[in-house]
Amino acid sequence: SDKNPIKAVADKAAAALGDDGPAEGVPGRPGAESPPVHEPTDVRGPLPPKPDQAAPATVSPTGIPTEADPTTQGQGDPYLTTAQGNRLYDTDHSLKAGARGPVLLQDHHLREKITHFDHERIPERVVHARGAAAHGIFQGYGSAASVTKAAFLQKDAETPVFVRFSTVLGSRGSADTVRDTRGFATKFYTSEGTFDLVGNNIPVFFIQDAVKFPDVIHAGKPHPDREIPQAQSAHDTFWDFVTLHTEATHHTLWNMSDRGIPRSFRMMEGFGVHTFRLVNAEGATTLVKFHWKPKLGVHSLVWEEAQIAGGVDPDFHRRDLADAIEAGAYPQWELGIQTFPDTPEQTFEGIDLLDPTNIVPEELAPVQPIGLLTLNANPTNFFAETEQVAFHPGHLVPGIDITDDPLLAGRLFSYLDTQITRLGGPNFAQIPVNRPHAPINDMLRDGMHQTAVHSGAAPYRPNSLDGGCPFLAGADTRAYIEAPVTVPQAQKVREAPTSFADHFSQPRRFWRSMSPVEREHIVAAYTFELGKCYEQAIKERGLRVLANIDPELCEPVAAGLGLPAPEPTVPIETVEPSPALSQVGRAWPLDGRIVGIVTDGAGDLDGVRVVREIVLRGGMVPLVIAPSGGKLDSEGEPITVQRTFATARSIEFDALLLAGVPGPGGDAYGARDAKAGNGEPNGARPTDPRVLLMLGEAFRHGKAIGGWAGAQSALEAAGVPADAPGVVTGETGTGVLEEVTGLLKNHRVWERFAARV
Ligand code: HDE
Repeated sequence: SDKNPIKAVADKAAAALGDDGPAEGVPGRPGAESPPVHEPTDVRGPLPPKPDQAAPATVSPTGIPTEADPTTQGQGDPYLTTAQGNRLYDTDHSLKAGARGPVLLQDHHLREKITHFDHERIPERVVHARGAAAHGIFQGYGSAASVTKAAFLQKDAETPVFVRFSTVLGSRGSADTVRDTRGFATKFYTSEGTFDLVGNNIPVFFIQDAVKFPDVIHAGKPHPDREIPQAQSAHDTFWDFVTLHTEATHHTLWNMSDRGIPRSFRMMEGFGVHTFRLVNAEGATTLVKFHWKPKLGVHSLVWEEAQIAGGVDPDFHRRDLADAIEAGAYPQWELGIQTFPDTPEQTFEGIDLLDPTNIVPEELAPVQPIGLLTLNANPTNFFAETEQVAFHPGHLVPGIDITDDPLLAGRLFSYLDTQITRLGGPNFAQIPVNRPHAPINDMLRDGMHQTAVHSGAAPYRPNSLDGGCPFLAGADTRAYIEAPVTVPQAQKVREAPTSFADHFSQPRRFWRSMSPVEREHIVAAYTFELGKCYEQAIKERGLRVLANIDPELCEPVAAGLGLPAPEPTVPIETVEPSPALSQVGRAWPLDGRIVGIVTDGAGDLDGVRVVREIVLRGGMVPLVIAPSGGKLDSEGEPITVQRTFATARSIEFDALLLAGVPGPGGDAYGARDAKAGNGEPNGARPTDPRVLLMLGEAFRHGKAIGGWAGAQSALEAAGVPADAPGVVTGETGTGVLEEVTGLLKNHRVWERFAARV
């Protein structure tokens, strides 16, 4: 290390300081003998950003390319430097007058490092603070060409995208699996400018007018006195609001359904919620609702699973998304539209299209696929990308326009406004993740965090100094031109149209479209949430709302709360169910599904090897669970243990397999250090209680469970009947696996729940 340039510099610096010699054994001290200064042994350049994560190239208003230069991206030099590019010889010790002396104010590195750290945080989003994101690509099918001229929706157009999923209520550090709506926001970096589709996984919203948004959020957020509960709707203020504003009934019902606790971001639908207006090349307009349809189907957690995950893996959804992408199981969604004629009434089959508490059943207006979204790269840096991305429903492109939904109007104001506080000024569009991929030529100038170097003398129009530039575009040069919609003459009023007054028939349709098991979950959710309210009046008001949806929903919840079920106050009219709303009853692809394989050194390791291989080939992820970490050795390739009995918990696995235990009877999967039992393979060891817990939970949560050759005794010990639905036992791992994956296609063994009803 004598030849090491850094050590030489460090020693020199130490000498210059008149350092009176190193304290023994203080690592990294200049001049310290042992251990040596921490230094890079191999000087190498920083990792380049992945190709599709590089900042998009943009052009400044003056034509100067502002494409991100690697030297401004951080990590542009193999040596540690200050923000000003001075190479550093030590970052672990403040500059002091002697090793035991006072720290010197002149230590510019200390001051810079601490000052920067002091300012590392920005305000979290006021809603949707907790999120995870990914990069991807969107391919237009061209099927929307007749209704929109948007370039990115034309056939074979490929557009880079960035998608951020989120919960609504929780803080940035809250748990992923809480019962809540999920955000599904997509930034399309199109050739005509950026288009943001800022949607949710629930197709309706709590309120019909943006002016109530601060109120509904104040009600849902933790109580202002104690700041509890975090990321929950099961508290008085939430239920106070949603029962006083009955327009919230539909959204609340979706929240109380399985949609409120998704299994994965990859298994959620997304919705634009509002009705939008598309414009085609001829100027003809069509009203549409946007839908994202996940290729893997729509699946949810069960409540107990969600609660366990909140404790044992608060990053459950974030991890799932990143792991799937890293494993190459790229999540995909089709973008679809429901189309409606743009009539003056803006209704379809009697449904008001401007009321964001309404859906239009897919059976009445089918969702027509118009493109494919594939998420194929994880962000390189959470803060730079996921935290700083700024969505805005007003980021529109030619061919996509808005309607007069009063909820959308407020959003068009709010998103730009909030970024100014959150991102510290009006220049957030210059942050790499927010930079359009289309050329920029604005006349916006100066402001906090201005990074463009604008040249030219005349940022106004018209001008006679900068050659009259920039020029104005027209329809033929892809200008964004608002659809020339006629606004009827009317008086200014603060009121909602009378058509916004029916708050119960749409929720009733949702409730009546659910399968028995989904209804059971909804009843349980309301019973839990209203049960967590302290105010009797709120519980009673909650029941009155439920009675108006359907007495069949109200009665069991009332029974659970120990209160009388009130009579409905509106006529309970029949509504046609929409089977498309139910999540149960179809088979789906298994990409990225997690299969846990419980085994121990005494098990059928050959069987485990084969099963792992088949699971992998099926695009799923096998995770081997054994009493302790390391490798399981026997004849053949050693098997890596991915989870131990201490680290595994049922919620991580979509299905559980118990590897066979060859030889005569006795319980398997014992802890190696189990005191009881003789410790011999296949001897009478008690099954480890953590395995029993895993099996019990997987069984209660309706997961497929399989075991082969001798695994039966562990199932029995866990109280899992071998003849229960979705419990597969057999002689070989391959046979069992085949049946288990067949079951997994339905997501859960639904009969197991039905058996409990
Ligand atoms: Fe938002 N919403 N919202 N919202 N919203 C925000 O913008 C707002 C609404 C949605 O991943 C904020 O950048 C108002 C509906 C998503 O960065 C804020 C109203 C839908 C995200 C805001 C609504 C959404 C936000 C907070 C009532 C589904 C996260 C931080 C009119 C269609 C985007 C931010 C991301 C974020 C305002 C209602 C979706 C304050 C005023 C309806 C997915 O601007």
